[in-house]
Amino acid sequence: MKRIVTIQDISCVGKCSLTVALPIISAMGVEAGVLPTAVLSTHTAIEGFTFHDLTREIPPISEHWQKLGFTFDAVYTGYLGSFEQLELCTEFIRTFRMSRDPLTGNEYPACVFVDPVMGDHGRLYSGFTTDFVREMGRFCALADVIVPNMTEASYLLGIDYLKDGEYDEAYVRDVLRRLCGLGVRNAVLTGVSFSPENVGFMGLNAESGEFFSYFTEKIPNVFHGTGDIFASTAVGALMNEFSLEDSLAAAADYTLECIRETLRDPVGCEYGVNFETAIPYLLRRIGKLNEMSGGKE
Ligand code: PXL
Repeated sequence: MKRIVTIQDISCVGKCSLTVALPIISAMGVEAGVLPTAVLSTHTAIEGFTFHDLTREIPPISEHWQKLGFTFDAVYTGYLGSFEQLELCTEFIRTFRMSRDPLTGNEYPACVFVDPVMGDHGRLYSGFTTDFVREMGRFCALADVIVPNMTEASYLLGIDYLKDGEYDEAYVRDVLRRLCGLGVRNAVLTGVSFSPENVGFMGLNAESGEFFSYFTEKIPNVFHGTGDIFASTAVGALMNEFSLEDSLAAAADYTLECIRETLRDPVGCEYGVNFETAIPYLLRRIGKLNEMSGGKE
C-alpha cells in the first residue's frame, strides 16, 4: 500500500485541512500519515477560534520516522502558519525526498505536492502577511505540483488580483508561466472560470511547456474547504497511478459532487461541504468501488 504524509493543521470542527485530507486519502486506499502543525477549535473563518501551535513537535516526529526508516510516496503540505514551519517543512522534504520500494529496496522520488493555502476571494486569510507569501514562493520551488487559487497566485507573483470575468485564457497562461518561474515542475491554477456556468483548473508542465485544463459546472455559492478537498483528492488519485491531469480532473468532479451533496442536504453544513456522503461517488469515479471488498456497484 502506498503511504503519504500530509503536513497541515487540524481544525477540530470545520471540515478543512486534516479533517478532510485524512478520510479522503484513506478512503482512496492510501495510508495517510499526518504531521499536524497546529490545533485549532475551528478554521480561522469562524470567529473566536483557538490556536495551539505544534511547530516544536515537527523535528522530533521527523527524527523518529527517520530512525524507523519510514519513507513516503508523497509529501503533501497544506495550511502552514509561520516562517519556522516553512523552514522545517523544507528540511522535512529534503530528508524524505526519496521513497523506497519495500519489496525491491529500489529508491524513487516522492511526489512533493504543495497547496500554498493563504487566501481566497482576493484576500489573505487572517494572520498571513506579504512576508510569509514571499517565503511560500521560495518553498514552492521544492514542489512537483502546486495548486494555488487566483488569490494565492496573485500574491505569490505580486500582481493584481483579477476577479472571474476580468481575465482570459491568455492571462491564465501567463500566470502559469510565471508560477513555473518559481521553480515548480507543474503549476496548476484552481478556481479558473471563463464563464458563469463553468469552473475548473488550468495547469502547465514546466518541462514540456504543455498546458492542460478541465472544467465542470459552476455552482455560484461560496463553500469553505473545497480547496483542501480538491488537493487531497488529487494526491489520492496520483497515488492510485492516475496521471496528474486525470488526478486533478477526478478531484474537480468529486469537489463538485461534494457541493451537490451539500445542496441536497436540508440541513446543509454552513462551514464546509458534505464530502462524506460523496465518498462512494469518489470511489466509483476512480474505479475503486468494484475492486474493494463489499463494493456492490
Ligand atoms: O481551508 C484552508 C484552511 C485550512 N486551515 C485553516 C484555515 C483554512 C482557511 O481558512 O483557516 C486553519
